[in-house]
Amino acid sequence: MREIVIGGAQMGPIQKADPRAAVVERMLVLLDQAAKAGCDVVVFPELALTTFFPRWYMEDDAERDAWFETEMPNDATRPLFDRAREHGIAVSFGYAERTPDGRHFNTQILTDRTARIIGKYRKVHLPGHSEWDPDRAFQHLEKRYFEPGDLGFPVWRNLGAVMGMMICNDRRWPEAWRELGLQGVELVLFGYNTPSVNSQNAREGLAERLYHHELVVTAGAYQNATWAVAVAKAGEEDGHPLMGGSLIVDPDGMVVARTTGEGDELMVHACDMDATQFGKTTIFDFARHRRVEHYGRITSQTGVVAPE
Ligand code: ING
Repeated sequence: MREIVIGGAQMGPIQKADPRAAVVERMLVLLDQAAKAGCDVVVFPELALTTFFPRWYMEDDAERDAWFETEMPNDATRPLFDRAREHGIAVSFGYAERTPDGRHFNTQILTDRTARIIGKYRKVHLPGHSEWDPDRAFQHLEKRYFEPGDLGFPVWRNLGAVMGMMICNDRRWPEAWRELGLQGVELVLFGYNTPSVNSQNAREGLAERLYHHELVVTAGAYQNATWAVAVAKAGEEDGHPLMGGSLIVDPDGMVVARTTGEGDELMVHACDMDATQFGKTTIFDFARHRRVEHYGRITSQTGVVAPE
């Protein structure tokens, strides 16, 4: 029984005007709650330090770069690393990363219990668009502000388990899950900022968005016999609603914990990493069942090639 007590620290809205220091204060409250609950690791949302700025069209590089972190930890986040070290809790959170050579990524990191960063993931699947789109109810400019991740889908041993990360839209792509599954992942950690409505289809509302979210997270966990922790930034940011629906899902694809609101809310579950073994040695024993000789299109072809 390799039990890890996992905390999912959902965060409510962050307004455009909210300073990072105020956001980190909220994260510290959630981290202290997690310590009281006996958590070993706490997962925070995608872009946890700022509002979901890809909803805003910007042309000025300095205005855009103000949303990015150039080092981690830094003055704004050091209190978080210090408190995590005091509690002996590993943390994972997302932020906008600007590298010393000027590249921009939507990034999520993972620390060990001493607040040392042992893992970094850069979002591979960037949804949305790169130019102003007048046909959308609101913009979703991740392709404008971020480059596709260049680190692949790595895993790390941490707290005695094989952990991997993805971010938000990645969860909708089975390839992301399978890349981690083929490395024996036992715990997939990620955050998301998902608008409550579809900017291109007003008929697609909150219920359907929550359904698709639960569908892909439970499927990804089940099909790779792994635990999954999905943590929202939720609530209304400058008039734009983001959905909640944070989840902890077990290796059989069953939801074992979820948040109920759209504010700062900690969900906790004691997860036995050995519970991944049955699936990995029977129905999803990849070595015994997969037939890679028939999967060529999945990595050789990007788009659809349909018959004439
Ligand atoms: N947000 C959304 C997400 O993938 C989206 C964008 C929503 C794409 C619904 C497709 C369908 O959850 C981010 N930040 O990726």
